[in-house]
Amino acid sequence: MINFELDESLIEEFNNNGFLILDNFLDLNYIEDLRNKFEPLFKGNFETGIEPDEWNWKFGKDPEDVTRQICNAWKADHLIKKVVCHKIIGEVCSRLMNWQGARLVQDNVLWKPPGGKTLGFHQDAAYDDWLIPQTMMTCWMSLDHTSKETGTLEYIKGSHKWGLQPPKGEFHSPEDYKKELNIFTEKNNKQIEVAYVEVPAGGVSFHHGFTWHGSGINTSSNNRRAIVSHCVPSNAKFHPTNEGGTAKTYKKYKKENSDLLDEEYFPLLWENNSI
Ligand SMILES: O=C(O)CCC(=O)C(=O)O
Repeated sequence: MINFELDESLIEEFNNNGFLILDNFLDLNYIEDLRNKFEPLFKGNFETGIEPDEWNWKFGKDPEDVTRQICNAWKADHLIKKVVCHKIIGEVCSRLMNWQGARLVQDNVLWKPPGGKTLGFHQDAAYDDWLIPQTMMTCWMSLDHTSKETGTLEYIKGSHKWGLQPPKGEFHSPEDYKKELNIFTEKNNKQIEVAYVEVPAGGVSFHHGFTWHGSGINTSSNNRRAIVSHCVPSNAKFHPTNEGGTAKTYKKYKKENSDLLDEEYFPLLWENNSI
């Protein structure tokens, strides 16, 4: 399903830029089946009978021109789970971040249709202050050919070295999707160098939880669909008091008298058993 080998030069590239962009990752035999999951999911047809945790767009009810997002579709669909929980994703995230292992903290199913609006620039780890350590690593898998015109994902080179800011501004459909990025870079005298994730279907990008990223309007006549695994270290724990970012949705999975992330809700993808 996934074929990929990390090597030293890719690790160095990741450490320099805060992301990796690669053309070949997902086996092309799965692409059409994965694309075919999007309509039923956004219509609320869930194979397992379990609802995803977040769902910002419903077929026939919401405006056509927004970027549609489901969080934790893995709970609703077996094939999505097979992809987003793949052990290679866990291994690559762990090796890039020097973690002992990786858990899925959240997945995303993202559908930016023709005309689909922006997603504001942000840092993923800003949303998980309810975890210790506050970090994240993301694997973004494309089901379509992406280009600047399709409103593909954009990264700011080296921005993972700029520290972490609290989440600010709108995430879905802001008028100016670079507003928060521009405010931060002007205030802190940082240079912006954009890298566009331009890959064929089956391509991938990995990014550090501190890397600034966002995406523009899809001005093409093609869909831009992606599925995403957001990972955290296998030994991450619930923060005793912090309640920011996505805590409202995910802290409800904390068990009494334990600060551990429960396997049932935050599945382990990979762990280095040799240490
Ligand atoms: O696909 C996009 O435009 C944004 C995705 C994103 O923010 C992420 O995967 O962390």
